Amino acid sequence: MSQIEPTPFTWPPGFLWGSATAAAQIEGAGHAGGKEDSIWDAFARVPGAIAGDDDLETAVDHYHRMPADVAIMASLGLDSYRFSTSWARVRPGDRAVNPAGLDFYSRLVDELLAAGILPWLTLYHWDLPQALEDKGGWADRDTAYRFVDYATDVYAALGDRVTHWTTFNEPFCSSLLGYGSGVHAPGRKDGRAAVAAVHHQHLAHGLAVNALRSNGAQHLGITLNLTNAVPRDTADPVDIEAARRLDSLANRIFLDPLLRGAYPEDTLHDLEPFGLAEVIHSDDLAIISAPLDFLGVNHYHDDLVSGHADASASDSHAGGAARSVGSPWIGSEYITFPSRGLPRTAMDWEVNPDGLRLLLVRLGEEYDRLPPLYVTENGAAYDDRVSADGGVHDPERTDYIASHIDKVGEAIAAGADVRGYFVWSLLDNFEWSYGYEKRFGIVRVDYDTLERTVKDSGRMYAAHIRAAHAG
Ligand code: GBH
Repeated sequence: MSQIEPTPFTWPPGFLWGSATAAAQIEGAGHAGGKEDSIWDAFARVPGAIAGDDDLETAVDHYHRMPADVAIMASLGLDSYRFSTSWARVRPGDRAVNPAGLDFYSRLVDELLAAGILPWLTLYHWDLPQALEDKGGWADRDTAYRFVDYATDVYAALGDRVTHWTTFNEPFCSSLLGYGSGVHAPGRKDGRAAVAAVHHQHLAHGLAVNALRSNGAQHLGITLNLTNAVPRDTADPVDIEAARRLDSLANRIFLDPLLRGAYPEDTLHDLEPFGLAEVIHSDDLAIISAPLDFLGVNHYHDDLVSGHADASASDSHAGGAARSVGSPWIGSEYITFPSRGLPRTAMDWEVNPDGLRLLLVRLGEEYDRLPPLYVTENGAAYDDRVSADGGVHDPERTDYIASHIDKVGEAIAAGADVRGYFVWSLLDNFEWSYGYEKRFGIVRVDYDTLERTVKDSGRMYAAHIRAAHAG
C-alpha cells in the first residue's frame, strides 16, 4: 500500500545560522580604550533604573575575551555573528574618531573571518554617546546627522571586510521605551520627545543607507522588533481598535515609512497631539524609504490586546526597574495585555511559536516592496543553573528555540523569503533594565568568574546547524 510521505523540509541553500549580541550588553571595558559614557552608562547610575542597580562596566568582559568568544562561536558552527559597534567607543563624546575603539572591532572582524564566520554588523543598538543626549539626544534632529558621521567612520574602517550592515536595532525601543516610557536610557517620559525620536532615527537610518551605499556598501538593512497585535475578542470593536493602535505604534510606524515612503494615515492622526507632523521635513520620507537589501525581524512574543481594563493583564512595561515608569503606547496608554494562559518565559513573555510563522508570512502579504527577511533575534530567558554534572540543562530554552526554528521553516514553505536565523543570545548578558538577572544565552556566563559554559540549548543549536548544512 503506498503511503504519501510529506516532503522533508530542506533549508534553502545559503541559509545563514547565527547568534546575536550587542555591544553594551557584553563588552564591558566601559571606560577603557578611550570609551566614554553612553546613555546606558549614565542611566545605570540612576538609582532604581536597573534591577539590582547593576552596571555595564564589566558586563561579560567580551572586550578582553573576544578571541575566546569567537572560538566558542566556531565550536558551535555558526555561519554568522551579529554584533553591534559602540558609538561611544568609536567616537567618544561624539568628537573625533578613536583609533583604539575602531581597532577592537577591526580585530573582532579579522578573528571572525579567520574562523569562517560572516560578520553581521549593527551600528546602533541603543548606546548613544551621553554627550549627544546632553544636546537633546534623539529628540533633536541634529543627532541624525551625527549618526551619519559615525556610520561613515565605521564603514571607512571596516567596509573592506564587513559586507552586511544594519543601521538600527529595534528603533521602537530606542525611541518609545527610551523617551516615552522611560524604561530604557535615557529614561525620559515625554510623548513628544519619543515621537520626535522615532522620526529622527528613521531619518538617521535613511541618511546612513544613502551614505554607505554611495561608499560601496552592498547589503544594507535595518532590524525591527515586530509583533502580531491580536484583539482579545475579534468581534469587539473596542478590542479591535486597541489592536489597531498597537499595530500602529509597534509595527506600521516603522514599516510604512521604510517600505511605502509614508507614515500610515491613522498613525499620523493618533500622534497629531504629539507633534509627529511637525518634525517631518519635506524630503524626509524619500530619504527614509531608500531601498533596503534586507529587513531584520526580531520576534519573541505576540501581543494579545484589549481596550478594556483587565485584572489579568500582566505586562506592566516596567522592565526590571524599581523607579516609576510610563507607557510606550503614546496616546494609547489605555491598552491592556490580557493573558492567554500560555506558558511564559522568565521575562513573563508568552510562548507561542506559531506567531513567528504568522508574522513572517503576513509581512510578505502586506508589503509589496518587502526585501528578503532575516530573523535577527529570537530566543528566551529562563532561570537555568549549573548542574552537579557541570552541564547547564535548559530544556525550556531548547524547546523554545527548536520550535521557533520549525516555524521559520513553515513560513518559508508557505512562501516567505527568509534567509537566516540568529539566536538571541550567544552569551548571558546585561539585559537592559533587568540587569544580569535574566539569562538569554545559549552559553552560560558565571558572573563571579566570567567563565563560559555551553548550555544544552547551545549543543542542540550546533547539532541543528550541522544537520541543516548536511541537507
Ligand atoms: C531585544 O529587545 C533586544 O534587541 C535585545 O537587546 C534584548 O536583550 C532582547 O530583545 C531580549 O529582551 O511591553 O513596552 O516593553 C526586545 C524588546 C521586549 C520589545 C518586549 C517589545 C514589548 C513592548 N522587546 N517589548 S513593552
